Amino acid sequence: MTTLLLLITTYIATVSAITNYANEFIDPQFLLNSSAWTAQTPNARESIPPGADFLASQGPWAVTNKTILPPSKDLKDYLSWPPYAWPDCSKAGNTTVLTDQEIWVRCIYVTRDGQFNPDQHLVNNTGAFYAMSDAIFYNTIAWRLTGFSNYSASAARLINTWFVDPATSMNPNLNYAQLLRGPGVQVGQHTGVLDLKCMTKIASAVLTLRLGASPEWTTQIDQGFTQWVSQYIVWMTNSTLAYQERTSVNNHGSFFYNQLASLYLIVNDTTNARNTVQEFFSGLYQNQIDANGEQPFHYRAYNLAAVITSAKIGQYVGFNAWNLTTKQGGTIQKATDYAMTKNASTSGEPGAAPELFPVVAAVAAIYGDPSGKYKQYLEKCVMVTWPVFLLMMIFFTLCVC
Ligand SMILES: *[C@@H]1O[C@H](CO)[C@@H](O)[C@H](O)[C@H]1NC(C)=O
Ligand SMILES: *[C@@H]1O[C@H](CO)[C@@H](O)[C@H](O)[C@H]1NC(C)=O
Ligand SMILES: *[C@@H]1O[C@H](CO)[C@@H](O)[C@H](O)[C@H]1NC(C)=O
Ligand SMILES: *[C@@H]1O[C@H](CO)[C@@H](O)[C@H](O)[C@H]1NC(C)=O
Ligand SMILES: *[C@@H]1O[C@H](CO)[C@@H](O)[C@H](O)[C@H]1NC(C)=O
Ligand SMILES: *[C@@H]1O[C@H](CO)[C@@H](O)[C@H](O)[C@H]1NC(C)=O
Ligand SMILES: *[C@@H]1O[C@H](CO)[C@@H](O)[C@H](O)[C@H]1NC(C)=O
Ligand SMILES: *[C@@H]1O[C@H](CO)[C@@H](O)[C@H](O)[C@H]1NC(C)=O
Ligand SMILES: CC(=O)N[C@H]1CO[C@H](CO)[C@@H](O)[C@@H]1O
Repeated sequence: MTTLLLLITTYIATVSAITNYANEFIDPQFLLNSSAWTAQTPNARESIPPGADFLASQGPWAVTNKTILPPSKDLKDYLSWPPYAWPDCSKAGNTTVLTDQEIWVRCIYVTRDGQFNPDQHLVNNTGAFYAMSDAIFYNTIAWRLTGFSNYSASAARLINTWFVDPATSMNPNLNYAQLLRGPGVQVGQHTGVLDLKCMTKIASAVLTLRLGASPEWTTQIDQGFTQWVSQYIVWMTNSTLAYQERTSVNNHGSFFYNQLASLYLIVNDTTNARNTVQEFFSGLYQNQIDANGEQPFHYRAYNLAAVITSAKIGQYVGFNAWNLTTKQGGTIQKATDYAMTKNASTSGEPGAAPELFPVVAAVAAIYGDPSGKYKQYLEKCVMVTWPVFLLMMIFFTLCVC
């Protein structure tokens, strides 16, 4: 990996929130190699351990932390509701007397784009999974940075609670993800497979804990988690919902492939991990970037996060996707350069520019930055008003604002 040092002054602010970074995969050998990155990333070294502490203090998370039963009546089934779905009860009788449970099965649910239905907090398996995967990822890196075994213990405990402990472990399926409520419906949608896209972060962490021989990553947890992943791979490769997601031409398909590839990495099936990445780049990817770098959807940065994570996994398993061109001659770099020209205020994509920072950092690392344009773009990173200031930055592999 090209190392190209950018010096940007960062604030280390009180750690009070952390931005969920859409997708990430970091080669465990890179994380375990001090000379490869730690000397060049003082900000990351200072900010990751407190970030990891903050995240760890929020857990542990479990799929059973919800008050609503899925249609299977099994709390261990993952459940999520589409965030913008609202009940239209005009044909469901006198709504002032309907209970919540009656509303969920009698009223028709309609999408009000961008309007978040606050009843999400009743079934926050999605938010829990995001927070948990960040906590696992950063606690593993904090272990690597500090050598303190409480961080690796924390990562191991979080995985144990969500996936292994028989009292709380999630059933290895997403049959009720993004469940549609309403009369006679109550089924999951394929779009719900995206809920577990951050499996790529968990894969990075688990490979690092294994390779770094963390004593807290016990044989029992390793075997339990590997078994869980093997079962989930069967769901991911056999269920109708997973098949629909795999064949979605947009970001859903992109994220499906790197989730599946990271599952194969966890079960040490490098051949299938490589085949999965290759299938993406020779399939869906071919129609995702045109000669100018434009993509056929407005969430450019989000899709690029998936494509870049797949390319990073590819690099790890010996498949170089960085220079692959699409049918129309697009590349990852062209798509990034194009997205950088878009005005975040007018693209209809709130926060588009900050979402692009990690993408730009990854692209600069891979392709180099002779003109300094990526550095210039990333300098905006520290000026963005996020809930907190810049928390951490490992340039070119990890950039969290
Ligand atoms: C660690 O990183 C350094 C600097 O990039 C590199 O020269 C060395 O080969 C790496 N070591 C391993 C074991 O990958
Ligand atoms: C780990 O231990 C260090 C040193 O005692 C402490 O500063 C840190 O808050 C602990 N973090 C976690 C996640 O337990
Ligand atoms: C979620 O479940 C875990 C495991 O049972 C438990 O330790 C944790 O306290 C729960 N969290 C909340 C917020 O209820
Ligand atoms: C709906 O139920 C409320 C509460 O029982 C009642 O006051 C109201 O009259 C009912 N409205 C209709 C249209 O039946
Ligand atoms: C869901 O959980 C996440 C992580 O703990 C939290 O940040 C978020 O506010 C929660 N969302 C809702 C709607 O409760
Ligand atoms: C992973 O598989 C390779 C062979 O493909 C094997 O040499 C290695 O020992 C395996 N590692 C683990 C942790 O099972
Ligand atoms: C991409 O292709 C160029 C030109 O052949 C080459 O110099 C560069 O190393 C390649 N980049 C990667 C990441 O493979
Ligand atoms: C981006 O668009 C906003 C809203 O139209 C406008 O106010 C702003 O000047 C534009 N910024 C740039 C850099 O073009
Ligand atoms: C019936 C069916 O599609 N079976 C497939 C389930 O997934 C495995 C891979 O995990 C395939 O080998 C089977 O063919």
